[in-house]
Amino acid sequence: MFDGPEGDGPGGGGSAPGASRDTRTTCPYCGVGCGVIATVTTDPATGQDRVSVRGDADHPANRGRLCSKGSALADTLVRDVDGGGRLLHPEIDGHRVTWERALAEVATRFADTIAQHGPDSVAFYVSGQLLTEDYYVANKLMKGFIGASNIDTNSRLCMASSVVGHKRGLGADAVPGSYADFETADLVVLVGSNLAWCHPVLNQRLRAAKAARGTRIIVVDPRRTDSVDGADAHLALAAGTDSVLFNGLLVHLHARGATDAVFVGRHTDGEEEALAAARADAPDLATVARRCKLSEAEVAAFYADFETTEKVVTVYSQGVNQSSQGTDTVNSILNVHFLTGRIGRPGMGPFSVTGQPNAMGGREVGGLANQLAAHMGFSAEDTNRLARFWNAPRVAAQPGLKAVDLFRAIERGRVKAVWIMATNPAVSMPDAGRVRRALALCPTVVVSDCIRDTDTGRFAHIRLPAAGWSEKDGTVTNSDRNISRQRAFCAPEGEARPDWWIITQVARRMGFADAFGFASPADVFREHAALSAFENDGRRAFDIGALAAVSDADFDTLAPFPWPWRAGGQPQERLFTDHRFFHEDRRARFIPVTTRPLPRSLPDGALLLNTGRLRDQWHTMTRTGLSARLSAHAPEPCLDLHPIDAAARGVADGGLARIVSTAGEALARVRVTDAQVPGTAFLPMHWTDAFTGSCVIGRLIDDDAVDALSGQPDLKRMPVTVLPYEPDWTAFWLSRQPVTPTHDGYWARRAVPGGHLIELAGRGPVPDLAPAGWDAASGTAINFSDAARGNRRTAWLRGDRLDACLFVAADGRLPGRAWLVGLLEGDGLADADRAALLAGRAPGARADEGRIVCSCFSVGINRLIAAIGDQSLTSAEAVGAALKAGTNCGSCVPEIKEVLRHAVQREMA
Ligand SMILES: Nc1nc2c(c(=O)[nH]1)N[C@H]1C(S)=C(S)[C@@H](COP(=O)(O)OP(=O)(O)OC[C@H]3O[C@@H](n4cnc5c(=O)[nH]c(N)nc54)[C@H](O)[C@@H]3O)O[C@H]1N2
Ligand SMILES: Nc1nc2c(c(=O)[nH]1)N[C@H]1C(S)=C(S)[C@@H](COP(=O)(O)OP(=O)(O)OC[C@H]3O[C@@H](n4cnc5c(=O)[nH]c(N)nc54)[C@H](O)[C@@H]3O)O[C@H]1N2
Ligand code: SF4
Ligand SMILES: [Mo]
Repeated sequence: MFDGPEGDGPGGGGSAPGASRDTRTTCPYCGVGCGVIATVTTDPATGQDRVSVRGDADHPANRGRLCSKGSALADTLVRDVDGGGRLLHPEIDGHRVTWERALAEVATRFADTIAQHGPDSVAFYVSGQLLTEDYYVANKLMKGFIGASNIDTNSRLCMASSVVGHKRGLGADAVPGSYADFETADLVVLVGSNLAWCHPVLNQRLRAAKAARGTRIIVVDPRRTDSVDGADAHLALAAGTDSVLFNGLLVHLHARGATDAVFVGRHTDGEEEALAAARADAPDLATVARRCKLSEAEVAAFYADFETTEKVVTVYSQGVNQSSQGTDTVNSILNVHFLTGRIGRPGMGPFSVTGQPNAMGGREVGGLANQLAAHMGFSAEDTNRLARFWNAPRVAAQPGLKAVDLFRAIERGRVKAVWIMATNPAVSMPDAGRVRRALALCPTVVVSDCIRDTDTGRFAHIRLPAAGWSEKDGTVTNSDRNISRQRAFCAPEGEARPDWWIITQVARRMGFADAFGFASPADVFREHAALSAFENDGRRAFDIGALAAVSDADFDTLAPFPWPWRAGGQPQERLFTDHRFFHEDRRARFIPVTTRPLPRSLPDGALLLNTGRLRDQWHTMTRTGLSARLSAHAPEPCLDLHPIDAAARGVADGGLARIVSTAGEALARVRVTDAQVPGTAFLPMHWTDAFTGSCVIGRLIDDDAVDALSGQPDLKRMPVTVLPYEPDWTAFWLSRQPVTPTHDGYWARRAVPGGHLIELAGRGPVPDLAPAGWDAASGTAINFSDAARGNRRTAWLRGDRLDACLFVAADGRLPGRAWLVGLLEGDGLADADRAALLAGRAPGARADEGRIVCSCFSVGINRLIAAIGDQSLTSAEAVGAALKAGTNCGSCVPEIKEVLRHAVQREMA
């Protein structure tokens, strides 16, 4: 399809005006992997394409459902026209160059570095957001032809502990069950998983099962999240004590005779050692309760439920994985499923829910530095097999550097050229300050991204414009091993090209043309499928040999299927039904687990900082941050604190706080909430330098606490000190075009309909903001200033349209933003609006919506509270009937219930 830099793009154009085309593809956000149907309609008048997206009723992951992010997919297509700052052309040192020039430059710099310093002096840092075909060629180039293993992926920060846990327990990195198990289980335990926000469609399926058949849900999380809504129990355990809880459960199950002796005897090894370690760690209920900071009654109730319920699914995610004992915690969960024989059967099993859309695909092609392609390792047998299959002269013989060590090696100058694809490590890595220093020192930094201005892209010598979702073709693997097609339905913006093509072109220019002759994603997929089956004989779990010779046409129409799909066989929805595992002797392994103390000491007065996700943002916001709808739910970075901790530190709800750790500092808005346990705080991971003044959470977290087995850093348990931040002034700036404040203080930018809104605060002089390139000929600036009070308001008008406005107050009292935001969208200002402009509110205007709770119908917290009070609404259903809120994707229903709960409390007070 893309034969050279001048090749035509897929999709786009071609259809008659007014006609619409449907394309089946897969959502690019979370690992649920929902099928979507994208409809492109060409406007007959303008010839412009309009895209709408709906759930695919035929996709096994979602059967038509979508969450708030999936519903807003059409808003996060990154087109240049929407001010998203799309990277449109290759650049060297900030200057536009041709593809030919850029590809040659990357190839030459990598080849020269290798020639001078050896293959270990170069590295790729890639991502679970690449498609399998992109990932496959990147891994093949590094491990097969450059001959080193310095390719690691952001999955190191995400799933590495599960990978090792699976390998130790099951003998292969394979999730045993399928999503259908959520619907047939009688008990679902969510451990360190905020399913309601992070895997919302799976949560919808679970909630539907609960409504239909009374599935019990138990949440194990130090925080009260939306996943707790309607759950049967919430164990708010002390951070990092999950393995105590599960060791105690192992002891309990054994003592109560819940062992499946036949299964354990025939199909497992290591029960005694695991039990001995568990007994030492968690001998009795009292010890578990004390160490986990839970009551004995709640632990006992959980244990009893687990013991007496056969069909149990234990779901786990980052609360487990992102820990310096993540791997052991994973195995403590697998152990209880082995003891009870609850694996490989419907409605039961341990279930690692993966984060990124292709976290699993990356593991299948060997994207981690410590594995080879197709679930192979570094044994002589495996490297030899790979060398023969690839006809590769120097397959890497040993594992390479894992992410944290990789960036440290760059800092020390041992790695001198790095190519970063589809990830933003200057934000998402622990010790992001160190990562930035390392990138600043590195002689060659290549970044492939769709977006021009990312925090990582700022360090790039060479920027390569990648085609994004909607523009690229290939496959992804979701959490339950389903392989689905992503299909292009738009032409790439500018000169963007798919990642597989970019990598292949560089490989050819490095002298490996024969091995990188791929002409399409289908070509790559066929080779990947053939390798998975090559000398496999049922010994490697991952095998999709049935598709080794799939035709281009069949690849195009390939329906989602779960792997393995061996040649001559059927796709396999459930693994281990025959109780044969992937260790040499086909037995599963119990692993003895001993809980260690938290890796970092907590000084007096410090809080334990937990970090994670928000409902409507995706990671570093490069795409979801473009959507006004998605940005309205959590407009600013908020530090969640328990009322006791907030009071003790003199910080108030809605005020600002300075957060200081041994690694760095941040400023954030404070939200006081009893969802936190005293002594803990929570910050979302999403904000970047592109969106705030100083709230990159990765800068606060050191990179010292790393799981020794998996290399996964602990991102959830960092000691921090919280102090009030008292600004001299607060302000907001609203404009059509984005501006970037440079003052030393707080700011946070978000998308609003028609432009950008920035909240600011600081000490000392107020920054001199004005629309870019504004001069007297541009239009009129109108001012109001009350110097005595330190208040100032300016509006910039081009003709009768509002271009920008700045409101500054010394006493923190600023008008609501909603009415002004509305003026950006309109055609021009009416006289009354213009007169009211600097008051910030139209006479008689409706009250501000406030923060948006329901993003599908844009229902804000203020309207919600007013309607609940005025119409005496008492249920989420009644709110839905009155305001429509919560009636589309349902992601906000738990929050609506929380608002109702508070309303009732106020009523009773
Ligand atoms: N909206 C949204 N959804 C996403 C993403 C996104 O960016 N935005 N990202 C995707 C990706 S890549 C991933 S990996 C997944 C992550 O999905 P999740 O793992 O569900 O998300 P997190 O918010 O990182 O963390 C989950 C929970 O772990 C809890 N936790 C912290 N410490 C502990 C502990 O010691 N024990 C226990 N039991 N719990 C603890 C936190 O309080 C948090 O509620 O989400 C995916 N889905
Ligand atoms: N404090 C803290 N830190 C965390 C976590 C946490 O819970 N707490 N979670 C960790 C986890 S689980 C994860 S997965 C990471 C995620 O962290 P990152 O991977 O760094 O975050 P993203 O914003 O998803 O970065 C993806 C980048 O790829 C670009 N992109 C999108 N599509 C394409 C494409 O097709 N090709 C190319 N070349 N580029 C593309 C996007 O514009 C964006 O810049 O963060 C980790 N960091
Ligand atoms: S649940 Fe995940 S895959 Fe499904 S629509 Fe939402 S973000 Fe996309
Ligand atoms: Mo992740």
